[in-house]
Amino acid sequence: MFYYIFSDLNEHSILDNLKSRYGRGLIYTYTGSILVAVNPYKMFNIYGLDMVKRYEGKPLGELPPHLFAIGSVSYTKMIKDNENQVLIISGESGAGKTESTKLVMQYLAAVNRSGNNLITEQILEANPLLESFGNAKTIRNDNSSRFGKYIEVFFKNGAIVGAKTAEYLLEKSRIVTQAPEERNYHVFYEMLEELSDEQKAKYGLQTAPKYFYLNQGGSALIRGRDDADNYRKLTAAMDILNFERQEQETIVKILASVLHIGNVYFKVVQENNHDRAELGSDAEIKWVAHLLDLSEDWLKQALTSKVTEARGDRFYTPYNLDQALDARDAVAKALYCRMFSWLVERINMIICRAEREKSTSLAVLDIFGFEDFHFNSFEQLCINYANETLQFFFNQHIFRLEQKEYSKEKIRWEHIEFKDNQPTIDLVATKPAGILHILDDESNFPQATDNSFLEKCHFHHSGNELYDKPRMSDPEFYVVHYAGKIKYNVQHFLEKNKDTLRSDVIELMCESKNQILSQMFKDHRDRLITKTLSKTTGRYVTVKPRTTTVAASFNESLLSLIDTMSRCNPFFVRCIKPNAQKAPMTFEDIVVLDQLRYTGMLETIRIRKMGYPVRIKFPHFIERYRCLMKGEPIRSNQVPWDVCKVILQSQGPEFKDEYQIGATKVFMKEAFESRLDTAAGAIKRAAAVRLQTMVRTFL
Ligand code: AOV
Ligand code: MG
Repeated sequence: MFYYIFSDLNEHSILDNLKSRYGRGLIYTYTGSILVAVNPYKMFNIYGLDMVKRYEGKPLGELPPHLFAIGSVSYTKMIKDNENQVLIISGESGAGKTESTKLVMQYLAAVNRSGNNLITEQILEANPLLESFGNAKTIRNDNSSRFGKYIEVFFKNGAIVGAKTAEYLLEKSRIVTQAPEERNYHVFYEMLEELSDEQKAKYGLQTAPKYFYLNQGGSALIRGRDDADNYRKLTAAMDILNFERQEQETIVKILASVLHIGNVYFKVVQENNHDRAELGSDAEIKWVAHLLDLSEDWLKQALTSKVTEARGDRFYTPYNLDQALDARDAVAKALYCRMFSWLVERINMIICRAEREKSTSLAVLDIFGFEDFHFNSFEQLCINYANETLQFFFNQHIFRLEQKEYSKEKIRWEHIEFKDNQPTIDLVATKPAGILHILDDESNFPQATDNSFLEKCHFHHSGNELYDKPRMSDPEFYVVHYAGKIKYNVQHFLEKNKDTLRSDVIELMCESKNQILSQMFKDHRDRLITKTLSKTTGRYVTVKPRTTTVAASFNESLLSLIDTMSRCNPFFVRCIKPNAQKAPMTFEDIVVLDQLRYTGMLETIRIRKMGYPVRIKFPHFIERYRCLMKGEPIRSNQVPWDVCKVILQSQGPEFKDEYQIGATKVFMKEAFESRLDTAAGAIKRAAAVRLQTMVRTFL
């Protein structure tokens, strides 16, 4: 039995179809090879080993739609065609991307019976670890990914030999501020819930509400989430991933230090008509210096004054209150972000050991979903731009390339309009006047402010229909994204964009007597410095490149990701969020329809229906269906095009819309291909019977 789910093109019948399936607990639906998954917000018992076995090796459509079917088909294709595969999982925040990613990984691990079990287990265990450190509660999702990840799993002879995770842009601001109802990264709360009183005393730790970095959202608990248990899972994962005692200890010390730093407060002192910030108390500083094995004086200095060096002399300029608070937050962010990247590097070292030559890969992309909050900042612009880029990749694959093939093959084709989002991408990121480029220019210009940045955006884009200015003189601009019009507030844009790890903080941490911590930062520092051969002296000299901005490096990694993915065969999983309340089995028509519309699902279904999915080169087609010419010989003046035509016409004029003959290939609907196969089969069988009869008569 075949499961063609979306056959009628009417918007509402598609919606009704999804809804009635959802009502019956069927959360998966296909459109062509694209899997649509509607989030049930409730676990179904459909991911067990029995299901893995059922779907293993089966072609798409033979069994009811399921994520495992996509896993199975991509795995089979990787082996059969020796081609790298990528599963691109998209959807807005809370739609189910991360859960789907985990299920795909579990599927791969389960079919990998002949492979290395330890590596497979380690690959799976990397997930709870990264989730603790990189996910947090937002108002959209209790377990929202605040970083993007691209996991490549490597196979040799069908068995898993390793994996590699690339991470994208962990949200930094969350480490020091959270919006109402939101939390900092899970790991802090998990640690505070699970550590014993003695352990806590060792790190000077209290409960979550006591920490400024944890209590701003006023929401330390998540219903249905067991923080303590997750901490136990986290430490178990670290054990399996061979994190040494010292390393685990350092991680806890860093986490505790971040919390202590957040509780540092300042007094303002008047000095020569200037405000100067002075530490309000030593207690927190003492803890941090102790935990991180740093000089207390240096730490104090880093928090209260800027150091400049001129001709070998050091000058200290005291900070005012704002500067001191920034410096404090910068230390916390640098510690946490650097630790996060280090964790990923460390995990990769363990799970990516095997040589990867001659291996093929199956990758899964799980990024942060499209977001619209009450207050959208630089992070949301980056997140939404990343989603915009994925939508573009989807369009490219489904519409542009498809229609380009039709036009190349000179197929009669009524162009299907799709919402091309290239103009939004241009507005956000294309040189020279894309918003992120203006931001970069301003970031390199000492006098620039968030407002001068905004002015320039207004100046360049006011005429653009995808851009809007606020009615009042609020510090905001609007961008019309594929998924909706979003208002961004430019406050702190410049600072956030420049906020790569601060060099003074890097230097400070390199001085730590804790080897693991100092190495973490030294590795980072070394990477920033490139060695170049000097033309004049012939010696290597160290050059510190102009520090790149957050936007520039994010854009670069995004483009490189797209480049990697375009060299793989893609499968798309489109996650849909059925309601905004995270409510189980609640399907709200408007919410779903909106997503079907903006993701271009309706056009996708149309192009699939109007299009000709079966394409066969002339020689192969003639070889396969020559018997349909009913013994008529191929004449010498007949070109392959004519021969194909005779074969296709053999089915009668009523099928003329079922196929087209291109320049080098025959294009057909799937149903027509089946018809040809049936007809050819019948003729071949009849011929066999005739032959048998002949043989018998002869005897
Ligand atoms: P996201 O990854 O798409 O959002 P998640 O995968 O974290 O969304 O899903 C959000 C929540 O929906 C999960 O915590 C589950 O409670 C539920 N859920 C999702 N998929 C399933 C499923 N297949 N079965 C049962 N429950 C599910 V974000 O990361 O916020 O963009 O940045
Ligand atoms: Mg996620």
